[in-house]
Amino acid sequence: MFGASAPAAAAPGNGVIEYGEFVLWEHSNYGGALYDSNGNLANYSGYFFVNSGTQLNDRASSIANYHQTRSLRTYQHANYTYPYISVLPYGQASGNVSWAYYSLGSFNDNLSSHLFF
Ligand SMILES: [Ca+2]
Ligand SMILES: [Ca+2]
Repeated sequence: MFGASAPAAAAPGNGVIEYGEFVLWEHSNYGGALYDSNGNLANYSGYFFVNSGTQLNDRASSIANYHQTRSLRTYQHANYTYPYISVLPYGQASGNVSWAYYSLGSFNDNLSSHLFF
């Protein structure tokens, strides 16, 4: 796994993993290009992995939450529409729910929005 930088001024979409961010990777096992987001995103359409020509929508294959206190859900459809994957705060895991997923099963190349709680 990757470490995170101090949250001095977390900047989304800069390709640097910082605390407070939800990170999506193009490939499983946190591989390929990534997109780092520090807020809710209702529709991945129109976004691209950082320094990549690959669209973010329906392309993520692994994910991790670097927010230390907030959980989130990432959804198969835009506008926070079910089904979703539950993601715990940074470093936490409980049963099948974790802060990071190295592969996404049926959600692979299907995620389209995410919402922090
Ligand atoms: Ca960042
Ligand atoms: Ca992918």
